[in-house]
Amino acid sequence: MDFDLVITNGIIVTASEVLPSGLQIGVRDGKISCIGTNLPCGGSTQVIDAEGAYITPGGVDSHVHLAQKNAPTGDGWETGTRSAIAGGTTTIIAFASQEKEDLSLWPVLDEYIKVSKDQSYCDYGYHFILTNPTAEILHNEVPLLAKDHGITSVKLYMTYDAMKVNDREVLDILFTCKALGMTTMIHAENHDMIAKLIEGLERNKNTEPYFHAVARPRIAEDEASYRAISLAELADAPMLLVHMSSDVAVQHVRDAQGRLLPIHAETCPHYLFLLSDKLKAEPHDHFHGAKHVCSPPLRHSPDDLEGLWRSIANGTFTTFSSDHAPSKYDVPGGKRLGLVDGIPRFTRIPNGLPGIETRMPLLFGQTPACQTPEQARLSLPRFVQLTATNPAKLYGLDGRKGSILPGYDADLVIWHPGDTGSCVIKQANLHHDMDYTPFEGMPVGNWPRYTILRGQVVWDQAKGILGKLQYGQYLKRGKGEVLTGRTGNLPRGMLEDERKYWR
Ligand code: DUC
Ligand code: ZN
Ligand code: ZN
Ligand code: ZN
Repeated sequence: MDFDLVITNGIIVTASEVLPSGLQIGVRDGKISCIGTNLPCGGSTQVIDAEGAYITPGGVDSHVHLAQKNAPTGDGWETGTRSAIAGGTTTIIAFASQEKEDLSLWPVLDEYIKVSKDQSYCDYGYHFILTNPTAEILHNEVPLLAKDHGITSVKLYMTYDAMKVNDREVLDILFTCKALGMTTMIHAENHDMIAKLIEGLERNKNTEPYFHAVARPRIAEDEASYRAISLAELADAPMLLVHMSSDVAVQHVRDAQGRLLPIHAETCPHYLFLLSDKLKAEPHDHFHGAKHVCSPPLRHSPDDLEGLWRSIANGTFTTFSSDHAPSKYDVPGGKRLGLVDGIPRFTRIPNGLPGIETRMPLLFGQTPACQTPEQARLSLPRFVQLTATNPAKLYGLDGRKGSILPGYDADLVIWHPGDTGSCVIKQANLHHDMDYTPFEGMPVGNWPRYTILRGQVVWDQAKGILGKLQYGQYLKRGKGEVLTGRTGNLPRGMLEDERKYWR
């Protein structure tokens, strides 16, 4: 039987190899059927000549916020996933979010499933944000989330009045997730430190967007990260610290990994490319800094960026996600969120930046595909690990997503051959429903020429979006893999004998 699609003349990159040129990918029924040479092409076979370009797995963006209630001017499913495929991402994992008063997860999940059904250009799954982990939810509902819905990861917040869980609740969730083979993601910032600083800033009328970065210093992320890791160590549970912004906190991850604890970490494009000067007023717009308010905040010094880039290269980070969590700068009706009677109030500015479409090109631009070997920040296989293979494995999609191997979905990005050099990020070219990009004017070395999802070309840079809105499928995920360290460690300072008394 003929292949449906054969891709020739590309250089395939996997999480471990840059394969020799000349290999072809044969696709049948949406799956990679084989990788070889001289693949037969029949009359019905579509042939794509990659013209010597790199071919990487379709991106898996495991941290995306779409249509969440707490972001009324945020991006929706249609526009957010359209933006994903235009930037080389073929799978996203978004969030369904419990609010404190929700005493059952089922109505919440129903609502999220309803808004995303038939509204996605890419394949997608959900994590669940837990803000009120009652015994009923932990004992009876979370197991069914995993079993019936394939939702095998939860996210917790250690900060924000409306979301935060206390240390005891973090532990309860970690023990539950450990028993179910689920992954716990955690937003680690010390809530009380931040609250104290905000109080002083407001008392002194320091409420411009820039003071958002002052209110959330590195020490708040550092302390909470260490505490989160300690709680995971006691529970002997895998954990991922999301959106890490500072090397000071990442050092705790590195230390934990050195002790073989299953502690994973994620960072995002904005923490690698942007600094807190972006939060300052501009001559033409005193509120301009609101476009760069995210939590944790952008950090102050180029040393912060360098530290994170080292952890990208040396394997400390497991995943590189967009944390696409945008809100519009200009709101219909002219009222900017965070401007109260014309006065900036940074505490009222929604936290989060757009970035689903620019994630892959920004990082690919730092590989040897676009940089000299001396200047490249990471290898091509490392790019593939961070953007596709690792998130797929960590979140229970291995066997289907994140790798270029027979049997996997034919989710592929074909880049332009050679270093295209002149590509610059412009809001006008993006496909999200946002009115700005924080990366305006930044050069990227390359852009996806084709994005392929289950064997269908869904993005062609020359023709635009070719995918169909209803093509995206819901992914029931399996149990995730521990990608760093292992479980089975004895918590620091505890004797083996002591554990039997309380477990
Ligand atoms: N946490 C996120 O995950 N995204 C945006 C803001 C936040 O606090
Ligand atoms: Zn967060
Ligand atoms: Zn510390
Ligand atoms: Zn987020």
